[in-house]
Amino acid sequence: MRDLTWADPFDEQAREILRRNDKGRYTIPTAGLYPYQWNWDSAFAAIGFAEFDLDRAWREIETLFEGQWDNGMVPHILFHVPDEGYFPSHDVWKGTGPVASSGISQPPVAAAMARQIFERDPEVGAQRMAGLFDKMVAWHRWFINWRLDRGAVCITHPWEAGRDNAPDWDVAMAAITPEGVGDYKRRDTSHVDSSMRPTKYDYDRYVWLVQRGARMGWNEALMLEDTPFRVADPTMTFTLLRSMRDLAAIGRIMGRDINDFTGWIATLEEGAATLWNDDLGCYDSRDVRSGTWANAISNASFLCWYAGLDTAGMRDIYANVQAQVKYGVPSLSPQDDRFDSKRYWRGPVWGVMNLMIGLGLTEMGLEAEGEALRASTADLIAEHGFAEYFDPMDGSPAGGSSFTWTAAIWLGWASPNARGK
Ligand code: 2M8
Repeated sequence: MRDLTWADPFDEQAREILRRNDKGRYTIPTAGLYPYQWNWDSAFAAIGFAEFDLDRAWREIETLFEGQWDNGMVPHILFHVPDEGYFPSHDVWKGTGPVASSGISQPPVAAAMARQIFERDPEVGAQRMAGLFDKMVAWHRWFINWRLDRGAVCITHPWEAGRDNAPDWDVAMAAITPEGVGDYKRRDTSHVDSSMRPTKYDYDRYVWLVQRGARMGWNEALMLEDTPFRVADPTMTFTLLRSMRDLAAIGRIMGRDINDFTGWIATLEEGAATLWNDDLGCYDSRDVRSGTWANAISNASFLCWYAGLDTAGMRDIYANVQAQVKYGVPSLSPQDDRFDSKRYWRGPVWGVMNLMIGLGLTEMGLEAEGEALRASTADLIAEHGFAEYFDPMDGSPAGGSSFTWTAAIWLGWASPNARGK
């Protein structure tokens, strides 16, 4: 038997959160605020389950891919069971896939998480991936077909990047006049204090973009003809690059055809280079319509290492940002005027981003930095609970509580007992 450590009670709490949010075949992020299956949340949930129930871990990813559309897209929300507590529902989205869904995707981390789980038991992994491999390839191909700008992956809605109200989209959002959006009733602010959530200005534009996509039947070719929102984004570009490498690695082990991957990886590497903002000296988001930089040093900028890119200058920027906060990594540099320590993706710390940044640092040979981030994330969660996100200045918990992805990254990475660390 393993020695008891200080972290054991937290491991138990984390497992309990996953069990509580488990709906059998999929997990909800947290009861009330997010009552459905979210795409990247599920991928992260799987690495938490993998610590104590490998079968359940694979099931989580398999359920996500049951929602895949004919064109390869894997939606950002699957509305398995209708719930009054969330807006916008499927009636607004009108997603056209096999499971009631939204009409956009989310950062493609599923293949990267699948590789972590695969390595736990390659024999079981090969069996489960037999049914998933082609689906993951089709999803990745969908990004290549529909989302590239000069090789960088674009989002067509702020919700697609998962960093909903990041300043990265401010320019693109300002260009939208949400005419005719009509009345709607937000549900998020009945669960969480409105100071921790996006504003009405944001929501009007979120909903307007959803209505537009729904009207067009989510036809990518049609939507691309006159796109009101298209931003080349480091979250998408770096996670897709990472997942491409991981899926190719799995494919190699399984003896699958991975010929397309070489070209895709080269394209994405070129795309990543187009996200380099020379004046900022950092990876940044680029508004495709206006050609304007966001000028935002965000936690997505630091996903470069996870994508296998060790670009000169990034280590210093990281050290500088981390020096300004008690708990890193803030979603926006505190030196930025737009920084807001409590408002969602404009300042707070997010455990899932820390996991990817931390693993990337370690893999890049920056072991001390990777370990420091893991340990500080463990302290943050142990001291402040399994919150959705945290204030980087004092660690205070924000957003929803008993949160699946925070519990999952605790189990799979941050806990001193984690095997994935
Ligand atoms: C948040 O986004 C949803 C919309 O997708 C929302 O605010 O209603 C984001 O933090 C996103 O990254 C996350 O996947 C989702 C569920 O945790 O919540």
